[in-house]
Parts: sequence; structure tokens; C-alpha cells
Amino acid sequence: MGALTLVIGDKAFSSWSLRPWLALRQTGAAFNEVWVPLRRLETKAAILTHSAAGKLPVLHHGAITIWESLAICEYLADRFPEAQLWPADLEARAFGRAAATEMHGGFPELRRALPMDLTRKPAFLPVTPEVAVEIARITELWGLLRRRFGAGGPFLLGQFSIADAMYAPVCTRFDTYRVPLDTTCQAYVEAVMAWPAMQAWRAEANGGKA
Ligand SMILES: N[C@@H](CCC(=O)N[C@@H](CS)C(=O)NCC(=O)O)C(=O)O
Repeated sequence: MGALTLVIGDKAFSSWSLRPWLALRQTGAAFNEVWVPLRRLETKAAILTHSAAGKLPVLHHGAITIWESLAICEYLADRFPEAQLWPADLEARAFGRAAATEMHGGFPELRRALPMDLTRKPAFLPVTPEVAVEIARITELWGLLRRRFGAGGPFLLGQFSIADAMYAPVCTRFDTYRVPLDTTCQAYVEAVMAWPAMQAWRAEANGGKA
């Protein structure tokens, strides 16, 4: 089928790149990474050589090119069914997909006010009421998923799934900005931050030091 190459932005800041990178790691497939530095004059032109959409991440698989983080994750789930990027249970899959889509299309205030920055020293940051509303929705959703589907492991649907890949950057934000959480959500954030693939990404974002 050809080589797998994931084109990504800076590991410290590119939250959209982190999501499919985690899913791809979970497949166990060998893949190449191409790094396009963000926030430079030449960034847009470099991205456009990979995708007409002009955004990262982009996955090349042989002659196939897929853009949009969630579409890349779904492609990986289809291409590597043995990796079980979605659980077999239809209800859990549907809830996981709804949660992933809600993340992909939502939470703009949180994303603006608490950007992913893995180089930043963790410290509490007060948030606006608008951001607090989005945080409350995320924690309500995480609590629901953990209670309903989480018995088989520490992640939203028990075992690691695309839903966790989609919320992993939110976990880094909650960790970096020391967002106060209930015990269920705090345990979930800690599980994601301790996930070996997440630790590997974070170490690379900090030049080899986690
Ligand atoms: N909806 C897109 C969002 C991608 C996105 O905004 N990527 C940022 C990097 S995290 C980007 O490409 N920024 C560079 C630019 O806009 O020129 C996805 O899910 O992949």
C-alpha cells in the first residue's frame, strides 16, 4: 500500500497534529514524519505542497493523501482494524464519534484562551465565564463516557480510542493551565499524560526532555 508519512506542525503547539499522531502510533505501523515549522513566512507555501486545504496535519499513504485530523484518524481506523481505534460496541462507538466530532468542531473559547503549549511551565490561569462553560461541558462529557463505557481501562471508552486522541490536547491544556477538575477527570488527564505515546510526543516537543 506504500509508505505512511504524517506531515505535522511543531510538537509543542500543533494540537491538531498530535491527534492523528497518537492514533498512528497506536496502530503500531511504521511511519515517517515530516515537520513543517509553523508561524513562519514560508509556512503556508510549505503546507500547500502537501494539501490544497493549507492546514496540517496531512497523511500520505502511498498515492493517497488525507487531510483533516479527524478524517485521518478515521482512515487509520478503517485501514488498521486490528488496532481497534474504535471499540466494537456500537453504542460506545457512536458516543465516541459524537465526542470526537464535538471536539473537532467546538470549544473555540477554550482553544483560544488556553492554547496547547508543551514548553510552558504549568501554572494556574484564571478563565473567563465563556471558557468555564466549555470546560464544564467537556468535564460533563468525560464523566458520562467514563461512567458508561470506561470499565475496561483508564480512557474515555475504556481502552484507548480516537476519542482520547481527539481530547489529548485538551488534557495537555488542563495540565498546563492547572484547570481544577473533579477526581474522575483529573484521573483521566493523568492517564492520558502518562500514556507512553503522549510522553514521547511531549519529550520531542521539549527537544528530547519530557
Ligand atoms: N480542521 C483542521 C485544523 C488544522 C489546523 O488548524 N492546523 C494548524 C496547525 S495546528 C495549521 O495548519 N496552521 C497553519 C496555517 O493555518 O497556516 C484539522 O482538524 O486538521
